[in-house]
Amino acid sequence: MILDNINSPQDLKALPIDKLPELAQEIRELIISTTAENGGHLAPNLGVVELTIALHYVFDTPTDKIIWDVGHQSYTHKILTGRKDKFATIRQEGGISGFCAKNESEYDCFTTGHSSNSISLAMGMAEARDQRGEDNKIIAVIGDGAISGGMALEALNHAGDIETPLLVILNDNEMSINHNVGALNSYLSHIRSHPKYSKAKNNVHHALDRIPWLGKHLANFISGFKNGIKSLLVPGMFFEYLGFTYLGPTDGHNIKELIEILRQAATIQRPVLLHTITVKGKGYEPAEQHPYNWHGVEPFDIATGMPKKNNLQLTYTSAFSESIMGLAEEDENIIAITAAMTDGTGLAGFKKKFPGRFYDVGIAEQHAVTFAAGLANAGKKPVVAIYSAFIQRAYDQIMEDVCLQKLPVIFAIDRAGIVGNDGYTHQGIYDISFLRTIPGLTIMAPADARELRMMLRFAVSTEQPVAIRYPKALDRELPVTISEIELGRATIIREGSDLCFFALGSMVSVALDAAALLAQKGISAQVVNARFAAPIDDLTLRNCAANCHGRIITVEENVQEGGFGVACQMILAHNGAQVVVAALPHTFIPQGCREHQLDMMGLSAERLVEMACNNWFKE
Ligand SMILES: Cc1ncc(C[n+]2csc(CCOP(=O)(O)OP(=O)(O)O)c2C)c(N)n1
Repeated sequence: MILDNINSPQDLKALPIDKLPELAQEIRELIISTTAENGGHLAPNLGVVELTIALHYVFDTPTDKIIWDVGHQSYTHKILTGRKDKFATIRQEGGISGFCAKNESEYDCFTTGHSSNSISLAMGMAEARDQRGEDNKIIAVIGDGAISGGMALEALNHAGDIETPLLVILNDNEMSINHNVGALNSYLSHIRSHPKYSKAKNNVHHALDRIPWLGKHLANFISGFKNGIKSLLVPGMFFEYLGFTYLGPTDGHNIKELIEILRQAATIQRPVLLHTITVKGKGYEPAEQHPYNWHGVEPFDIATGMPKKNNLQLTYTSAFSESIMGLAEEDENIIAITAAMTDGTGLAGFKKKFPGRFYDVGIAEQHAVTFAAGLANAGKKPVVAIYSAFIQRAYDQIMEDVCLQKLPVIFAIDRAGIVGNDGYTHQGIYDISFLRTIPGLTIMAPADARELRMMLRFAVSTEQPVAIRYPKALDRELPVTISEIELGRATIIREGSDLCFFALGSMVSVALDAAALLAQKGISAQVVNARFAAPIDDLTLRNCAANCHGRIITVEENVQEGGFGVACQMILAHNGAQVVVAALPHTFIPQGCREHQLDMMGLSAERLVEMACNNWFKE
């Protein structure tokens, strides 16, 4: 195998170009077999094998910098930059990350995971290089989904102004996670459908440039006319108007052609945009056929393409999915909005059933929230479904455009809590803390699927902004009947008198298990399902403290800093109660197995029992 002898980009550069397609095939096989074991972003990675080989062949990394937007497509880059032997550990606890990670390799020049920031980063790094008087190359690789994100467009707008050498590679596979949306996407498909235009480009430029200049007014007129014709005939004029030299479109699976065009791009002393066309899922038939289903996958059987584990387990996402469709049936003002995550947030059914009331705005969380604000301002009831980690982008819009205006927008915040294999950048563990700072925002967390349904119904009935946060995994149905939701009211689900677990959302069932274990030791623990992280039910909290000798343990799947438990501590500050906060540490948390990580960080029934005993019931 050629790959056996490739442990660094230097080894790669020693190969003749005609050996590179064979190497690409070997890398593809390694990516498929490893992803089949560990899960991961299969289709995006299969699409960039040749592009990655060509980049490391032409450029001199790590002196030259490659910034992979999102970083979910960086598997070949990892394999070529000294991590081949650790590749089997990708996305596992203690293993290498499924995204780029600065702490993992000098070849990962940035820790990535959130989309559309690569051009801004590349520009900053290019300017710093210029100021130091160096001349290394800076390259951003960005997908056609990510380039539609607001930050990427802001950076493109700025790049033309700074004129510094910088290479942006647009990896165009005609797809984000789902279908791409928007006018920029239509523009790119226009270029894609006329690949011959790239050859025509130079001819058109030359022919138009030969038109003579005749006087100022006529010259201006002709110049406008020339540009008008160019924009009709020349691909990539949009990027040229923004100040980039546009190269392409080029076949992103032809290594020889890629190497030639990258060498050409490297000589241009200004911002260049190279447009490559790739096939998402290239080389694995099921992924090529259904790239959406193969964007991010659980472990699967290579021969059949079937998941190794049965994925039929009920999730909060599926409970949300059913529930929002039921509510939309009853109320025609309900509108659903996603930012490029139709399937992930459970809105595929809604899209099918109510196509006129569904919007996928692309990777544009900020726009999604303010778009919802506009709809709500005009009498609609928008539900914005976004993952906890990605709604971080839209903090200002939630504050200014929704809450300050007191608009009835509902935020369905999925993947709130520890996310498992995606690690640092995808943890949904900060939302309670940052959302609690916003005046007038009600924040709820359901303890099971029935409660999520009731919370959604309650949210639709209020005329206020409401956030409902929940993880993907659904533990089990609580063994209690669920009472009606009342604003800011908790509910006691187990009586007890020695201490009280005041628990939120996903942690309610964990607290119930802890209470059962404590009962075996003769300790009587009360369990409260807090339901609201804002406003917190201070009356019930005070009563529980009074009835349980002031012994309260708050439990939440969020960081401690600024979270639910700290707010409870403040409520009881002058009450003489002892409030112990069980929450996640205030840090960035790497990938791992969710159950194991929760246990390590004190959020399992056994650890809660230890906490209670260590504080109050030492034998
Ligand atoms: C801010 C943000 N929103 C959403 C996501 C989830 N996400 C990861 S990859 C991706 C699609 C990217 O599409 P594209 O840029 O075309 O790359 P491809 O996967 O097609 O190679 C999305 C929406 C994210 N990582 N960051």
